[in-house]
Amino acid sequence: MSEVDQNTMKEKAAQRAADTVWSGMRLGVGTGSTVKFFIDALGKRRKEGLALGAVVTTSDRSRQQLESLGFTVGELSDVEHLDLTIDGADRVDSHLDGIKGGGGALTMEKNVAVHSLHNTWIVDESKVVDHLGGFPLPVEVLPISAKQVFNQFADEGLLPRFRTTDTNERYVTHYGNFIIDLYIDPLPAPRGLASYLDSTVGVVEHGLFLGICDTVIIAHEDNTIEIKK
Ligand code: ABF
Repeated sequence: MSEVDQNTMKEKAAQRAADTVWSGMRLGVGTGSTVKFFIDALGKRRKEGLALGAVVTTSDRSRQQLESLGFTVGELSDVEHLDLTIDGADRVDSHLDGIKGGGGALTMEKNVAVHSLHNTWIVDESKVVDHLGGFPLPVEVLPISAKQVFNQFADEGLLPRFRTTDTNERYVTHYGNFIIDLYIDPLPAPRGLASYLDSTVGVVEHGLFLGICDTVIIAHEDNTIEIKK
């Protein structure tokens, strides 16, 4: 599939998601190239009169784009909860469990998602899998014990690698932490792995989003849109 085709699919899924947003909603807006299309579509709806109750986002990039289109972006702490969050995903399975955080914003994404009454993911068909895997699982870790946590993951056979930037520096998250990507594939037991990561001291957050999403909008190569709930 060419990048052009993939972008067309992302845009279609994003536009469909924008149609599900209503005035007064407290909306969470995620991160990534698919969400970028979603924000563009949201900007068009704003011009047509859409007036959101609140907007919270999960990255500086999305914040800048939203603000450039005239939206006032608040903080999660300004609201009790969000009504709906729309975000991309790296992989999603038939139970609507997913891997997220390829863009490095997993901690903010998970915090916004769990404080949202509904979560919709927008993806092209290449992200849909039978079993979670096929994409490195990001784990955000505190720098103070990153070395020890890395070694622990290696001992567990999780095939860890520190994420680096294009200039080969260690990647640093919005919160000043590191990301260790786990290359184990497929993930043998996502719930067991999530519990293990949740209980590992030094792990801030991980990219397994289990039981969080309730709707996935999938754009297919044949131009159709599938909605999975
Ligand atoms: C975010 O966007 C991430 O969780 C995920 O890594 C990414 C998907 O990006 P894209 O839409 O560019 O594939 O929501």
